[in-house]
Amino acid sequence: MTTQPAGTTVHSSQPYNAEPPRTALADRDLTPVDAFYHRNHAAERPRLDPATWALRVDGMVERPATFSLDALRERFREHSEVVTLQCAGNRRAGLMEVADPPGETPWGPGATGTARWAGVRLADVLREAGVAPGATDVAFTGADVAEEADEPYAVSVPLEKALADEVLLAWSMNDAPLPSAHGAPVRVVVPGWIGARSVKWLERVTVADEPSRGHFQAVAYRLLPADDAPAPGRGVALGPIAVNADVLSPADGAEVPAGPVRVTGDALAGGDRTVVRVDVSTDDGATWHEADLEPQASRWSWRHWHTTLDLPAGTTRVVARAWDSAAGVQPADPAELWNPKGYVNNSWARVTLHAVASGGG
Ligand SMILES: Nc1nc2c(c(=O)[nH]1)N[C@H]1C(S)=C(S)[C@@H](COP(=O)(O)O)O[C@H]1N2
Ligand SMILES: [Mo]
Repeated sequence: MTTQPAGTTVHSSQPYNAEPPRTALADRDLTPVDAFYHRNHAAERPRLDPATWALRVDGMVERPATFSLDALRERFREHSEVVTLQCAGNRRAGLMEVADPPGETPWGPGATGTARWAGVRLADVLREAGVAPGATDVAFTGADVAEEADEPYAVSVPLEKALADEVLLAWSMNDAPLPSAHGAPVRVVVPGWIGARSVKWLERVTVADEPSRGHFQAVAYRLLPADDAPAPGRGVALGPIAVNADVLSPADGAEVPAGPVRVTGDALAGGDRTVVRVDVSTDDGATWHEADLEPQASRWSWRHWHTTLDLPAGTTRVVARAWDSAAGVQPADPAELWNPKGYVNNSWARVTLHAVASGGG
């Protein structure tokens, strides 16, 4: 298949779900395609022929239309954006330490990655079709059928987001043709929103006056109170990502020389917010010091940060938390975030480093 980095975790092979180790994400604006996480719901990956593929635009539009790949390329201008995708289940493993949400993938912190995506603006395609009055939502349907849903993967976003400049129908990832595993020939990219809305193997865009009734909109990817259970329409549909961060280097559990150690990580604000501050603590949050933020590759991408910690010999737990431009800050404790489907673990990032005194033995 691909040459994934050493330390990649394959959670399941059918459906294929895999995440890279933290170090593969560290200190790079763009995640190499081979290190990009895979999140699938269907056992079989659709293999669509770009020569015969067509996108249907229907529902509440004045001019329902079908576009071949060539027609999309010819009719609309190409745009690109650097965008971080992040699964709502990213860091679920931390919630599973509290209690097990049964049947869910135990994602570590690697269900996120950043790529340069290029394609056409969804807004341009919708304007060509003419959105009818009264429309409120835009649904995306993929070609894959998951066992748990018994229907093609389908979710929606509010019309307002669908019409935003940053939402793309992408055919390219990191300046190469979009790989089949990531949704070729065309996938949706919804910057700032949970990865689940960025539908792969896109076949249909449907304008409607209600959110999608698809399983992955109506039942899954919803936040439920701890004492509730998933059912159609229960809980709150997840949309914009909540502020989150991780320590990416040195690796969790690494041995490092005692003394000054450069520690780096990523942070993502979500929605149209930005990361404005990251704090690091070596005493479990009793005291914090502010890390330095790297420039952001785009307003839709994560923000890397770095700091230097003076580590005494022995074991230190390094804790990090990010703040966003709406003054949102990550909460300390995964226990208060626990929810039946195991989404949105944005509790403080924690890694353990073992510092070894050098010289003199
Ligand atoms: N058609 C389709 N689109 C999909 C999915 C899927 O299973 N089928 N998974 C979604 C989820 S939950 C995430 S997090 C992202 C993952 O994208 P990637 O596999 O390219 O990283 O795709 C989204 N789009
Ligand atoms: Mo996801």
